[in-house]
Amino acid sequence: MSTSVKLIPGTQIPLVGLGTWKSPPGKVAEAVKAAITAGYRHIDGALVYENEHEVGEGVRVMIGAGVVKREELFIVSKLWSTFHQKAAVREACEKTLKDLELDYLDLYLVHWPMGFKPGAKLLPLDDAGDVIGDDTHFLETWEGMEELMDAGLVKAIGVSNFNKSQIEAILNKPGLKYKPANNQIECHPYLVQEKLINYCHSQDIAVTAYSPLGSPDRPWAQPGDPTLLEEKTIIDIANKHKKTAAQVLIRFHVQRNVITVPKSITPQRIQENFQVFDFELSEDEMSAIKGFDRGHRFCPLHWGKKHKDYPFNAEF
Ligand code: NAP
Ligand code: SBI
Repeated sequence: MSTSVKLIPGTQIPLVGLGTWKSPPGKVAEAVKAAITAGYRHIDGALVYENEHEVGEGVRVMIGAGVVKREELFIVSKLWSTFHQKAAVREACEKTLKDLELDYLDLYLVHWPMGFKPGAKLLPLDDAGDVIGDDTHFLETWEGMEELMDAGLVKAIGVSNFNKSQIEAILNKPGLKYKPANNQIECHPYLVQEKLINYCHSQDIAVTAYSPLGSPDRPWAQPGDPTLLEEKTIIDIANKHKKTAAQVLIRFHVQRNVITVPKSITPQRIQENFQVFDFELSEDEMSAIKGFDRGHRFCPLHWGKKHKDYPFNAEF
């Protein structure tokens, strides 16, 4: 089976990439090197992860050693919400490119539909603990993204955490120059996202699943929260295929033509998470995995709930 899917005409995106949120600066360069050695060609990053310089270091070392060429890699980053004003979009993208020491990104995403108050604080909160929003609408932000395409800084642009009506707003924007190529959304067996995936695919928008393993290292994890990697049904399916629960959770997306970006800083897990192209889940197994769907989000962004563009109040 193919290990990549179409993004925009003439461009493929690898189905499995390396996630880098929470990967400490002191570890992430080694993780990137381990990933490239294991066969990954897609790295998922963002300005807000505050580790892009070290992600870039890992990439640079592997290119310098002749293991890969830049054009064989697919490097993704995301525009943080404090940079939603049209004039700030280029500044944010240039910071990411400078940190990565690259001259273009393969894909740049609007990280959230919500704009935040611009400034040094990446997460400006009020006294009640709610995020301080910005009046900028994401349609203005999108025009800034389109300018990056025209300037040659990015090869493709897309969105993340956008619901159906927010995507429609972009698709229906008067004068739209480039459609979003990708929507990166939370997706796993507790949040199967059938309707949003079908909608995106119907519009030729590729979908990337984040937190595919249930984000066990998310900073707000609480004892008693559901744990995907410990679900007996997932482990039973894994044992049947002589695979691990993580490999089943990743393969689940691959078989839906959904890209996914499991994060790890552990070399053995990085290798394991890429070994998902040599087995196939049956239709019954795919249905059993979909049976876990319960609308559960590991990244609900409680502090964003009052924002005018909070995406998770809609059905999908
Ligand atoms: P995740 O990939 O679901 O889970 C990462 C956790 O799983 C880490 O604790 C990792 O540990 C552990 N792990 C990795 N492989 C494993 C394996 N084979 N067996 C057991 N445990 C394993 O979580 P995530 O970081 O939330 O999501 C993945 C990526 O999606 C992020 O890193 C980021 O790039 C992206 N993301 C994007 C958004 C967005 O808003 N667009 C939001 C969330 C995430 P070790 O690292 O210690 O090995
Ligand atoms: C951060 F760097 C800080 C908070 C935070 O919360 C939501 C999830 C998220 C995000 O927006 N993108 C991620 O990969 N994780 C995040 C990142």
